Amino acid sequence: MNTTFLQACRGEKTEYTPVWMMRQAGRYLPEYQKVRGGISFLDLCKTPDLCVEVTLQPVNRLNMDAAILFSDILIPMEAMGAGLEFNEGRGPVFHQTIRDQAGLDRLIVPDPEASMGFVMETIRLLRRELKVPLIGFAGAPFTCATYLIEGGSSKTFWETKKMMFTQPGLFHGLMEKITLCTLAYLQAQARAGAQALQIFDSWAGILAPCDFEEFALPYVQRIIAGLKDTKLPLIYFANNGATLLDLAVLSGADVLGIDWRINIREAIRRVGPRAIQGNLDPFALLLPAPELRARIKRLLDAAADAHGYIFNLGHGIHQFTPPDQAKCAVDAVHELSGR
Ligand code: 1CP
Repeated sequence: MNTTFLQACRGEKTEYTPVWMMRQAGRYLPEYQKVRGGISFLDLCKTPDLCVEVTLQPVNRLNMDAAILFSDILIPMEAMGAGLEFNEGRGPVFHQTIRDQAGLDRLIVPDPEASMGFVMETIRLLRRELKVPLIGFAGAPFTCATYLIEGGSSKTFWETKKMMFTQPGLFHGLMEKITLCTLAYLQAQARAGAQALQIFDSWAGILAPCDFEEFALPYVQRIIAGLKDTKLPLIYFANNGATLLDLAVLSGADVLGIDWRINIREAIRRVGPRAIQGNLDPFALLLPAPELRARIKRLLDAAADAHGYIFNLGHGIHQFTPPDQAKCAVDAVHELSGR
């Protein structure tokens, strides 16, 4: 087992800088497209053998130092009873949007083994195959709440903010229920064999710091506190979160994910004795190879003082990225950091 990624999460010295990429399994890989050609996205998520296959695809092709479970942050929302569908092109759609107390009351806090056993089965199967650590994950409650309230993706988050500001009790009630579901779900992933856990807060960046502190952060803190006895490295990624980083540090996570909108030297100063993950603009993968390498060199040099650094993108890899460019980046990280 190559444990470089886990060592970096714990702030230990590593032989070289470990690398993985958010959304590393997915549509930019022709071998993923091939699997998806025969099956819907939701059915794929519920078929452990195929989840194992697509989880391994980027690890094998690109030589990643960690694997991330193939699933989606919205799977537990379906298990809560929200009726999920993925439309080609339009993204996720929830049949029952949660906008009143009656809707909230209809949501359940599911038993993760009973309702999402396929995820735990995928983890158990992956652990038999993998020679690098396996990252389990969930969405942060705020990010999950936006999908339930909006009924899918959103640009303005009108309904979410309307509920926060006009029905704060209802909003907190929803966050409470999602938090219970998410904690139990991540604990089940840990029991099944996940070796690190990441919480994705993709939409945290739409919040003012004071609202992040009141409506989002306390729930992340509760989940992380509830996971401490797993002893696994816990990663919190608040996308578009440069202005929230000082608060994100209070989440209790061992590793803070950062996007590309912040200078990594500043991020290192602000996170204290915690590891950092990320920072390369996903679009920088389109740079010609020599410029891509030079940019990665600068990033690695700047990250030299970090208390543990895991190379990653600042958000998910874009679906039209040429896989060879991603490979070029992984190889550059390895070579330039001494592997
Ligand atoms: O058509 C397809 O094949 C589906 C595309 C796809 C894939 C490959 C979706 C739909 N989800 C996933 C997998 C996925 N999603 C993974 C595992 C793969 C990996 O990382 O290697 C993970 C960790 C996620 C997490 C996820 N799903 C997030 C958080 C990370 C982020 O990118 O911000 C979010 C917000 C989602 C929701 C989601 N899933 C899929 C779509 C189209 C969306 C909506 C995105 C939006 O609202 O903009």
